[in-house]
Amino acid sequence: MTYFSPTDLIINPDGSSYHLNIRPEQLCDTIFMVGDPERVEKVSCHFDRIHFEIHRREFVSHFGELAGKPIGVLSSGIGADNVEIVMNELDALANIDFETRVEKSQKRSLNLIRMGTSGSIQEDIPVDSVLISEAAIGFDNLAQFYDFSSDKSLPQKDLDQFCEQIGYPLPIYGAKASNQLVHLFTQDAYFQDAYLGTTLTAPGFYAPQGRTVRMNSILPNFLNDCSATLVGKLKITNIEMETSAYYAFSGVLGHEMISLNAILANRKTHQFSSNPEKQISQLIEKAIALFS
Ligand code: R1P
Ligand code: URA
Repeated sequence: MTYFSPTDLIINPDGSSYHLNIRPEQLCDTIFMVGDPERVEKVSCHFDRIHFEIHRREFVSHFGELAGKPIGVLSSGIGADNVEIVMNELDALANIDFETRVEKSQKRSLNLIRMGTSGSIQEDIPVDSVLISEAAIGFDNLAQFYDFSSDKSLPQKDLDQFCEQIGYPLPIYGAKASNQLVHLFTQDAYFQDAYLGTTLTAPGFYAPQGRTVRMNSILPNFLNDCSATLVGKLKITNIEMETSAYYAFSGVLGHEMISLNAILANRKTHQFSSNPEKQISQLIEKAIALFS
């Protein structure tokens, strides 16, 4: 059995994981994931009870109870690099014995539900709609360090061909959502109206999402190329900054993950939501209703 050293798996003196500050006994199986730390209380206010509130850097978590079952919410901050920390530490809390520092023989699978914001890159996916990411393509650099192959990965030949077609010089990766969570959400009356799509996860908000504010992108056609070029049979529908990492780690580590997006911008029509707070609050409320 592999032993994880105190510098590989750092455990704080109180027995909690290094960045998330969560102790193994505090972890629950169903956790809502948000980017903005201030969104955490907008989720936990729907819980019946809150047992723990933990705050370190951008990682804020509330754990409690909903309809008699343990439930949690955790913020990651912005970006796939933060998701790398979140997924490694959540999985360690679930699947490594913090006393002996060895992997548990019985594996635990978490249900993780991202409720985030995103921009549409297709004209017919309007502002203020909801989009469920069936798959995500990662332009962040995590695939340069991790082997993300799993039964959830998208075929590498489709990804390579896509890069060749749009003239993108670096390797990208792709992975799919949890089938069972997509099934759960698409059975629900509210989410039946949601778009299903393939999400591009960008390593930034401006040039990596085709935005120009004073500094020009060296890939001026990036957004148009991405919206017009298929990845295998998949059409890229929207753009944000975390989903690919969530899907790739979940695929390899055996967790169930879904990313729900409140579409705030339409990059083709140049429209932005007139009430972003209302859109994300409604998404939160409707997603939590499925667990209450
Ligand atoms: C950028 O404004 C942030 O918004 C989106 C992006 O993924 C990025 O994190 O998601 P959240 O609203 O969940 O933070
Ligand atoms: N979040 C993003 O990352 N991009 C958008 O366009 C809107 C929200």
